[in-house]
Amino acid sequence: MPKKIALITGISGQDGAYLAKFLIKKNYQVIGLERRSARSTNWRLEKLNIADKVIIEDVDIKEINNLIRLFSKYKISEIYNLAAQSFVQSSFYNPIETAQVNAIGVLNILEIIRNQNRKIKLYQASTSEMFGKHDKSYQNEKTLFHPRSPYASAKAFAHYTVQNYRESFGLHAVSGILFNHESPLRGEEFITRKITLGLAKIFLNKKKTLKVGNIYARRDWGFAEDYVEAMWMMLQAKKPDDYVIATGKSYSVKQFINECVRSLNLKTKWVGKGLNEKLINIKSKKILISIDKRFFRPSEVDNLKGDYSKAKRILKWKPKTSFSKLVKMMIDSDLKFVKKLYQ
Ligand code: NAP
Ligand code: F7E
Repeated sequence: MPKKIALITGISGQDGAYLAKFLIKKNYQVIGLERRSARSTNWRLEKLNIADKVIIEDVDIKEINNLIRLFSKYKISEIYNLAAQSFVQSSFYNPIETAQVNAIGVLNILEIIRNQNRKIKLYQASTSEMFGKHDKSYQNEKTLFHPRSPYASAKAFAHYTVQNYRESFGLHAVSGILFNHESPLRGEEFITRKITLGLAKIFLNKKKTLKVGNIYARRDWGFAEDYVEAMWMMLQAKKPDDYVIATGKSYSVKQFINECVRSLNLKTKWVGKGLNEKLINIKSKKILISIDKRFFRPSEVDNLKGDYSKAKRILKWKPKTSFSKLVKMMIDSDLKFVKKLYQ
């Protein structure tokens, strides 16, 4: 039997790489879309030893004509639309580019499916950021959206458009409302990786102090490799529907830092308040972490904690990796990475 073909937009990103690895194991032929760039963006695929097992096509999802050509070239069964300007902070400074990729990009794909082949299944990468300013202790599929950034507004447009095409044209199109998920392959600008990489450098005497923003924001952090499995499960379900994927536990950025410090066996204490709050190494008296208002956002999402009971009930999905295991995995990986960097 010929292999099923899966198309992954955003294959060079964290989730794209893990999903490609997962689908290859499931015997799919994976086609990955990448924007042309002067630098190599394949480091994640190389790290997972799958760079030679995927076909890469040079397509920007803003360009509908290139997408149309691609859909004529391959007999695609499943599309995973992961391409996005995914950094919330940056969306405040690049709102139009963010909307073009995160909102219109998916509309381009939906239009092609609607016109060319309605049997193609679509997974859309929705996000817990859409809940934004909410008043619920847990957020689930029924919680109202209140986006707090151009990133979240664009993703909400995409989410509702996928729902509308499902209802209007009978497409098998679903959105996974994924809460934050991290890994050693996370981009260095996101807070978890910024902390693990920064503290690994400090621990190995390659950096003095790490500057961060709002350490009281709380997130529900899971492991990316657990979450890409849920994307595939959603597309295999009989009935197309949207699902929250989360761990059901929430920690502050400060708690994430404390867990890293524990993992590194450092003796530290927090001193000061507000912008003057600092993490000090008790032995050396050095400042390890300080606060910098440049990293605060014009409007913040204070607290996220997901209720994934629908995914557990219908898809039989649940998270496998604990918070402390995730932190340890990221710290250990960055210690190795930094040692190699300065060899
Ligand atoms: P990521 O590491 O930032 O990857 C994003 C990918 O999108 C990269 O491969 C990037 O390519 C690509 N891309 C950006 N603009 C593009 C364009 N115009 N055309 C084609 N490709 C483009 O993000 P991630 O963490 O893997 O997240 C995957 C998806 O899930 C994103 O849609 C994100 O918004 C969503 N999401 C993520 C989380 C999370 O916690 N990670 C949670 C909920 C939802 P370049 O390499 O060229 O930049
Ligand atoms: O911020 C706070 C920041 O940039 C988390 C994306 O994958 O998950 C991600 O979006 C929190 C925020 O992720 C710094 O203010 C403090 O409250 O790691 P982040 P995010 O904004 O939650 C969602 C689900 C997505 O969909 C997105 O694509 O940490 N924070 N100090 C900081 N954040 C950063 N980046 N840098 C700081 O120095």
